[in-house]
Amino acid sequence: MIGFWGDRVMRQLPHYPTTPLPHYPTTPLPHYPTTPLPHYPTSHSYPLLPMTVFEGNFTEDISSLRFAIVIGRFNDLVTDKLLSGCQDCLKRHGVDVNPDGTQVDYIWVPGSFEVPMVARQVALSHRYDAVICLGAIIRGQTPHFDYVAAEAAKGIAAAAFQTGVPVVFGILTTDTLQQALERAGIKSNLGWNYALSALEMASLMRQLRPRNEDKPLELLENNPQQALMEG
Ligand code: INI
Repeated sequence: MIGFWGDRVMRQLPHYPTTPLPHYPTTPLPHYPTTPLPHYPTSHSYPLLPMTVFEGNFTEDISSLRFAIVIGRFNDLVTDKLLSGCQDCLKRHGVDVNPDGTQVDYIWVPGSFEVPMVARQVALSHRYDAVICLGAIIRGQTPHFDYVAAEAAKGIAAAAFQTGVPVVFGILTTDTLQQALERAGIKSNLGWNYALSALEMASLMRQLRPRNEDKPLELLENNPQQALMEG
């Protein structure tokens, strides 16, 4: 290998055109203004405010929280047990789970497919700090499982997103009844975990709620300026 020029001479390759490229205009670009930008304060000009960590807790204000629990009746051998785990957790954190009380409402629906629609409806009422969805979808011999599971998951996420109310995804999806029962009390009871998520999210969302929501509606309507200032 003797390089490009050597190669060309030795093998008498045709002479490649060396015509210069057409002359592209070299006119300078228009002059952009170089006026200095106004002086923006740099970060250290701002007062140093402490940042905040928000986290849900399991102790404060428990008696003022309200929950709705939406339960699918399909596979109620499992969903009944999930509900017991859920109630146990709420009760041991100080929530009155009595259906005749003021803190928890229970809504039964035919199956997991119906859960999201009802969850959204109750969340829209803004009477609850969190909605807990319970269901059990067990894989059978047909693709039905996939349709019901997909709609339940999408629908529950949409209900939370559209309403701004935490909606807990407490729908078990398992291959067998045995696996479902193991998660509903035989080994552990995920109903407990779902209730814990609801407690945490309810508390967190209260902290993140715009402070104006605490203002009496009258003040907001009659004197929004003052309501904002009082923040
Ligand atoms: N509903 C469930 O909650 N779990 C299931 O496993 C299930 N399967 O497999 O069919 C199920 N189907 C019923 C469905 O949720 C609706 O109630 C029904 O399709 C009527 O709309």
